[in-house]
Amino acid sequence: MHKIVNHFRSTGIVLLLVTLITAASCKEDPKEEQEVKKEEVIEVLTEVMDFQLKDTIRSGWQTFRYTNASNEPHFILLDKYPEGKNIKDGEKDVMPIFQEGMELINKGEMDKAMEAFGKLPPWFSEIVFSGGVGLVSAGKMAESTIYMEPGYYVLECYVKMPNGVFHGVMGMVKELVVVQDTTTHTPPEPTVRIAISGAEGIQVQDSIKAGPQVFQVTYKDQVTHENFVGHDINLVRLEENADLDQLEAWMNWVDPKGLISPAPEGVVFLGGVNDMPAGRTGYFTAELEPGSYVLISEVPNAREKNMLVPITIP
Ligand SMILES: [Cu+2]
Repeated sequence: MHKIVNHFRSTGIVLLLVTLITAASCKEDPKEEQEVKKEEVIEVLTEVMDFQLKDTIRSGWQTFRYTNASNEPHFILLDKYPEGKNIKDGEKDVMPIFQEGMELINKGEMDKAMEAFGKLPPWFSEIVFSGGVGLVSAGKMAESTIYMEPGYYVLECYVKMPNGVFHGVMGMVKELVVVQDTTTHTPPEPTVRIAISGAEGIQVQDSIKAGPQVFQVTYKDQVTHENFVGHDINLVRLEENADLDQLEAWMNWVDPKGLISPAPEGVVFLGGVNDMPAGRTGYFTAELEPGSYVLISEVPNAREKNMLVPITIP
């Protein structure tokens, strides 16, 4: 009897050793490493008016890889909610008010619209807009790296459908819990540094060349613009038929023709860093080909604020 037990014991130990050795050798397997790397990126997918991603992530630097597999342009804005509020409160107390206000604006009833926005709950002003991925055209992918403070977030997109309904109302809102446990990720090494502020607009601090680029976006300040949102950075490729006046006007959601599908012709949105508080820095990547581009904020009168900056890649 003892012998059998001992046999099982030694077999058990051997099995344990084999498992440990296999586990150790797996760690050196490049495939395994790739798997780990893949896990370190937060994949976000839109198919039809949705955000598909995991519910919980770690705090610290996180890279969001956003695949827009739909037929509309979208962005990801990360709204950090105040303590005790969640997505249900947003759906009940915030989104209907924006939709009501928008419908009044569309009818030309600006005063009534302002009255409607006045019904926003006090906690709305406590939401911290914490970055995210800038506008991404249909069929494109974009990556942004953001420092995530622990807390409760709602991802949202407020581009409008052709009938004026916000994507958020159609389902483009998703809760995301960021836990205390933090990543060990470090921010990427930038190739192009950009500063943005209400006072000076967009300042590109390095020359931009063709090829893969890592943009670093530093928010020197943050202000609320005429359309009630802060400034952000979006990278846009211009085709020959692109009209900059049209693009500038389109980047204002308060305009009945702004931030609505279809996007202006000849512009391809390649991501960016959504608005975040003063002092913060975010990153985004893009593969640049020779041609014309602009960096633009999603605010009214971007040009006169120096928030529409043309870039030519030789
Ligand atoms: Cu959208």
